[in-house]
Amino acid sequence: TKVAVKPPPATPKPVFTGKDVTEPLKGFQKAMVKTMTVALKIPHFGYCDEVDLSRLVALRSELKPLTESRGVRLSYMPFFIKVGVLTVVFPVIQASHNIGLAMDTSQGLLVPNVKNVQLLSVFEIALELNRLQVLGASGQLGTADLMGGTFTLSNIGSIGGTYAKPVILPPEVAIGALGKIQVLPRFDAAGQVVRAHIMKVSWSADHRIIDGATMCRFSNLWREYLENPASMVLDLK
Ligand code: CAO
Repeated sequence: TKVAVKPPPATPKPVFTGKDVTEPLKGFQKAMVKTMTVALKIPHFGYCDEVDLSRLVALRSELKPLTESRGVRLSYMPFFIKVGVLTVVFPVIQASHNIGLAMDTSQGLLVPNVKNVQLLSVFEIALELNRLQVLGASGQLGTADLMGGTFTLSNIGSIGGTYAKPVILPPEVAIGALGKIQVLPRFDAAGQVVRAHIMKVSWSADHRIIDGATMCRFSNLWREYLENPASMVLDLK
């Protein structure tokens, strides 16, 4: 016996009623188009590594209540910023110490910088970061805080990312993107599996000025200090 197959009911075709909108570029967005177009001329090379921050995680949790009792929030950024001072043996990368921070603000991506990091303690850097974050959140970052950066760090991990291919902010020559700190299994010196706090760092550098080996040695030194924060105490002036 044959069963009559019913055709599916006709459904009305969706009608797209949206219209494209062309918006003029303004303010900081216009500046971003300009800077990033200049950045495109830089021959970027990337270099990635992972940093075991287990000791730094312990150190920060010890110091956090202390800074909070002084009214300041302590994240990991002040350590990542301050450790740059200890890498001055690579002047081509760390020519001076106005360390820029890519900041997700109410006005979009801005890069204010912490000036003269060599003169500031980790606590003072945290204080300055808190100030910049409050200004960023309320859309009040001004030219003085935005000009004069020499090296940029972009904490993509605070939003959730692990790896990046960061773009250099001209006229700087290098930038580092920091991934989220993850608890992952690693082997200790005795070959035992341990819980480790791992952060991936993705550097980009201008290959006209910095070669791969220099970047690699710089990154090793930066990593070694952060993996052994006690050695930072030993060498910080
Ligand atoms: N891994 C794990 N935890 C992290 C983290 C990371 N990479 N980064 C931040 N955290 C933690 C902090 O330690 C802090 O923890 P507690 O609450 O326990 O103290 C919490 O997340 C909030 O930190 P924060 O984001 O307020 O502060 P920060 O100093 O770490 O970062 C800033 C400051 C301005 C870099 C960040 O707020 C921001 O704007 N990130 C976005 C950067 C960005 O836009 N990058 C892309 C630019 S390239 O186009």
